[in-house]
Amino acid sequence: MRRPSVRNHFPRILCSLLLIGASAWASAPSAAPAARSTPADASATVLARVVPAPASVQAGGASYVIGSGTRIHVPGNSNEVRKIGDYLAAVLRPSTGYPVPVVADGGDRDGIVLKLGAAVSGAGSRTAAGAPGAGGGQVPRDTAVALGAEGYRLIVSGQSVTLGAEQAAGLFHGVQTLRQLLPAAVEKHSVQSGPWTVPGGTITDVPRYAYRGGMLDVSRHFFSVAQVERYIDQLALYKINQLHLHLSDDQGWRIAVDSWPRLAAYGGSTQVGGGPGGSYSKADYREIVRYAAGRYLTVVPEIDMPGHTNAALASYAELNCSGTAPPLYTGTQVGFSSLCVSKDVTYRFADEVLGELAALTPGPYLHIGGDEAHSTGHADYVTFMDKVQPIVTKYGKTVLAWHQLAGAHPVAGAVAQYWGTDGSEKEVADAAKAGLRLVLSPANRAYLDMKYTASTPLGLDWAGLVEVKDSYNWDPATFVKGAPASAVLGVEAPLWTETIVTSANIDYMAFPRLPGIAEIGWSPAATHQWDAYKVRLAAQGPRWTALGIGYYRSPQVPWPSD
Ligand code: IFG
Repeated sequence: MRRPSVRNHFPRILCSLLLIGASAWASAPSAAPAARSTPADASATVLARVVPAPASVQAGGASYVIGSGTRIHVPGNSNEVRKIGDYLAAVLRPSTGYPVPVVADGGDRDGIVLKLGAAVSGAGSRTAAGAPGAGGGQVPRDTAVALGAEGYRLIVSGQSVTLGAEQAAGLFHGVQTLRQLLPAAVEKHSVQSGPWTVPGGTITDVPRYAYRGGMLDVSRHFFSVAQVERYIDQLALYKINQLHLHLSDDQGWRIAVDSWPRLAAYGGSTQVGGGPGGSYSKADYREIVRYAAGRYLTVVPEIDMPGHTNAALASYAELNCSGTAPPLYTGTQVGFSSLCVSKDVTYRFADEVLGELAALTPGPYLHIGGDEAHSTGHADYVTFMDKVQPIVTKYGKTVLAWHQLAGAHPVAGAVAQYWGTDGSEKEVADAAKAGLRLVLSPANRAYLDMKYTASTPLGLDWAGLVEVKDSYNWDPATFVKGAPASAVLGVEAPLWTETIVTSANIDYMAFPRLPGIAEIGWSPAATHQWDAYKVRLAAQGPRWTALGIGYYRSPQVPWPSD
């Protein structure tokens, strides 16, 4: 499933959620039924099945039917909005068989209208001051919701589907919702029978957290650019906005570094099990960044240090305290490697690697790992982190690291990725109280490489068996005991690949748990309820089948017959 790229020019700002009284599941308005509408209950059912759950949904009014005359209007014709229109058209054309042209004419009263910079307000909307709509191109801000960097409003009537947002990312996320309001067959690449009905109503939506990530470990097993881009398409379906790439580990170094060429050439030449491995050239990495940005995901590159470094140590003898390079490693043990904290060359290595990676990475984060440094003494670990964090900030980036950083001295503005299982780590809570921000990835909830059940053919089970309900039933705001809810930046679903080799393996482990993590990151806490969610999740099954995603049919979910 490949869509044209869309570039993201807009800086990201944290959106503020100013919902006033809008409940997550407002009942259908009491307005008189429209002349031609899908039975209200059918509309309400379709509108109520979106994943992640929107902040506010109001069913009612006439449905819109996509037909041979439907056009996608991009008033103002900004390059970025046109590309989102092209992306939507590329979904609709193959399955409906309709031309669905993208046009920049002023006729934005019918068809599908993508409006940027005009938070399309519902009836009776007013500016924040309460005066009727602001003039002069101001964003007529509805008093109910500030849509911010990623929010959108979707209004469906008999004549049009109007999608409005303050920034392009919001339009893109709104397009993902619109896709889910159409039959699953819309995702197929051959002409299907309609009707292509979008239920009448209004959805106003903003994310709960700014950081909603998916991590792919491309070190244990290497995945091609095309395979990474396929995963990006899947992450984008659920409004995930960060792609964390675990680029280095004991088993493989996966990114070219001009100043240390053996890292990729030799350190990337194998993988778990002894296969050929592989690595990304700088051009490959730039392509991944471009493709991700076109789907409003920011790439977060990780160079794991000081542990998980056998591939680097095997590539350069000088990086080892002993001066001798170990052999390449193709097993699955952890904790046996360490950079040499006492050597100056270690910090030239870190500086040059992170400097080249920073230059390739438009996003704000560089992830420096820091987990399982079992062969690095605690004092040495603190020394290492004291020396390497300033390198990240020197290159204008924000430090992201696994939560063990909390045991060292996190620099101001640093973010720790929590991967524990019970939230009991006092040093993490204490650091959070002192300003360390958190991304929540509890291993027994968010690790997509955990087996579902004992009979799951792929994955590991060191954090326990994680069925779909386990993966959904938790709250990032309270998981780390004693950490202020305000410290939480968001959530991320890591997929470690010791046992994951193909895209089909990724599909099976990511689906159906990934959408649940995405919902935890996007939706209001008030919508978080397993018995309602499992019904919405079930409706995603036919969509995954239409998209060619081979998912685990958990017995916990009432899947429809595809
Ligand atoms: N822990 C290791 C990973 C990986 C994982 C597999 C972290 C932060 C177990 N570190 O998770 O490298 O081996 O589930």
